[in-house]
Amino acid sequence: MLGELDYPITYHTNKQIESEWFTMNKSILAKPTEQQLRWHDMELGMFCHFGMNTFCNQEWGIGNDSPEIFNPTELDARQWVRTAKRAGFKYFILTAKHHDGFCLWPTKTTDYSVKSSPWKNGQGDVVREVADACREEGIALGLYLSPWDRHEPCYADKEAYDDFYAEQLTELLTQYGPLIEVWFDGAGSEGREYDWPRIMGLVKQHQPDAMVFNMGQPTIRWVGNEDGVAPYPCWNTSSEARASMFTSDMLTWLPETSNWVPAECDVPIRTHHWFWHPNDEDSLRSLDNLLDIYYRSVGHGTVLLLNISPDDRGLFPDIDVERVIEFGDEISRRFDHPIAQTSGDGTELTLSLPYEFLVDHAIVMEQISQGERVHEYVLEAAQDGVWIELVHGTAIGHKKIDAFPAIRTQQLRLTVTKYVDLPLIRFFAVYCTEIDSR
Ligand code: FUL
Repeated sequence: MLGELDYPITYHTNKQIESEWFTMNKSILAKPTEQQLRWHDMELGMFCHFGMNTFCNQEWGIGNDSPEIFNPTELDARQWVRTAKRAGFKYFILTAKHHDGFCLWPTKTTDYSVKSSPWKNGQGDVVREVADACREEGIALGLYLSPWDRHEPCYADKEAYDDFYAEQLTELLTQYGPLIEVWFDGAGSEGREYDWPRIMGLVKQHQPDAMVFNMGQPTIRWVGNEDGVAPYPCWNTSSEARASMFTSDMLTWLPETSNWVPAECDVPIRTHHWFWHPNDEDSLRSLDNLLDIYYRSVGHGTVLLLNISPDDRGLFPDIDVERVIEFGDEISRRFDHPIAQTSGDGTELTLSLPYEFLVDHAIVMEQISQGERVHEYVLEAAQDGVWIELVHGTAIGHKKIDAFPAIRTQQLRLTVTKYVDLPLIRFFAVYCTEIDSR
């Protein structure tokens, strides 16, 4: 909401463009970094929860399950990453360590890891296999390292654990190539203080281009639910975010944190389950449900992080693979081929079609490198010489997807009615998702 912005807003209507006012406001409009822009453009990330829980039919181990049971006999990280790529996902985040403390890489910090398991006779490294697959497939890699650790005895001693966590993080930041994101989960850490200045120092030293999720000095924030959906509007600026599912407390961040902290929407493809569970196929989300999530995450200007879990063989189950590919294909079918598109600066943009078409969707994107400027807009279609209002929206930001009842038209008009600086529209396009649009 407007309250999320940290500076006083003066609105302009489309009749008042005053250069003096623009000069003044340009300096206070929050803007993304180059790294954030790259991340915004990815739009789809795949989350991958895998670990000890996969073998125990549980979501949260308490840290006492024996490494002996970690034995994914057919593990194939290429199958995971190729699935992500085939479905149109641009980055892949693996749970290197979940709350149970079991590490998927042969860390020097503890024996509670793959090296104590029978998998590859203790010589394996899941993080390495995922990193290699990502590099080969051209997918960006992100890592999740749970701050809450239910296995590690030194967790009770704040300073000792800060050292332990810093060492684990350093291993992950230095041994697996460039990272797109480091995912800090607030679950289980409600009220616990970690050494964020030190943690952030490590990220900046070793992975200065990585996005930082929700804690410390984040560059992206949690949307505040695990349904994969963003409210509308979901402004890119904020000074706080919800800490976890288990508290309504809001986290505040280190003082140097920028105001531009866009939201990431995480959600599991199997309702309520982040890890794989046997006989759980009924909880696989339908295509319609996934598309609804897409419209309310990417379509609200945020990034969607969809979780798929490998099973106890170490493979994504076939039905999950089929569903996510179906999802990616449907997004492509709907939006890869606009009927017409344009871009431009100013408060009014017209889109003329070569002849009359049936249209039922529009996509609008702002040039957010220059800040999020639009605060209200109207989309209209001309019919028999009359402008018919299709959509009345607020934020556009990185992307707004609007669906409306199909209408036959040859001309559309986007009018920005409230803005905080000259609107810069990077992309304005219309579509017909029905089979024949002519
Ligand atoms: C939550 C965790 O408790 C879940 O297990 C999962 O990792 C999810 C992404 O975040 O807070």
